[in-house]
Amino acid sequence: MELPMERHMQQNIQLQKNQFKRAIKNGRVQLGLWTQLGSHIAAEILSGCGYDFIGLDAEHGPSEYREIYCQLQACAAGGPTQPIVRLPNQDISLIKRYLDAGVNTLMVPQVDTAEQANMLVSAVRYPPHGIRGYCGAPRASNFGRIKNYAATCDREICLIVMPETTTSLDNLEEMAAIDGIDAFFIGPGDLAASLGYIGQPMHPAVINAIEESGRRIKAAGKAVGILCTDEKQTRRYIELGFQIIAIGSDQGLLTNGAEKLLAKFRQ
Ligand code: 3PY
Ligand code: MG
Repeated sequence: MELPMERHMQQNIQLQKNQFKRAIKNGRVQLGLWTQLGSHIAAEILSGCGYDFIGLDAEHGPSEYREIYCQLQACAAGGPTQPIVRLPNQDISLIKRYLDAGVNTLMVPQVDTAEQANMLVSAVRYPPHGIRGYCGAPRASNFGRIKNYAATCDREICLIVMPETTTSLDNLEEMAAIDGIDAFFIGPGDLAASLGYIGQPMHPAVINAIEESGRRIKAAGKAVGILCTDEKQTRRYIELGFQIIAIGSDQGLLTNGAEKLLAKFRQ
């Protein structure tokens, strides 16, 4: 007699489709929330709020690899929101580990050149198309239960690079021409610094540079996104065709919410 467990083990679990990747390819706007608290509990709560994506930040904030892993588990339990992991850097061994952990949408900071962008594309693909190291049964393959994971995962991986310097703006078209780069997410803070306006992401010169870059990225056929907490400017970015917008952060909501609540009684 077949036991329920054996029946389960025989199931052929399919690789989940990356709906976020499809949405941006089809021109849809994706609204997200940035998270920097490094909290798997916050990630679980926020995954159920209806955002299209939440950004799990391993560049800034306290999250290390294991904490991001826990946040991914929390997201899977919390709701259909797509987790996007921003890596701390362009380390290919780390990219491999995040992919193994089940990240299918990766954001890489400070990408300046086509050479770097090509290296990242190679890092997310298994040989013969790239250099991703092979692991037999990672979480990404549901611990080996998704039988065709290695053969099919490429099409569900979404790679987002961050232009954040004047050098990256010089190279936008060259980077956008690379097959395997799905989108560009402009970092307004770092770009402002690179343009000579540190701490002023809303400076008109910075906004001009961002809007112009957005136009160029779109003209080159790739999706563009940004983090912006100013409502008016966010609406303008959407009008201009920006598709991936982080409209706030867990830290910001907590600070503002807590301060506003207290202010009601302490005036
Ligand atoms: C920046 O503003 O530089 C960021 O990386 C945030 O997205
Ligand atoms: Mg940045």
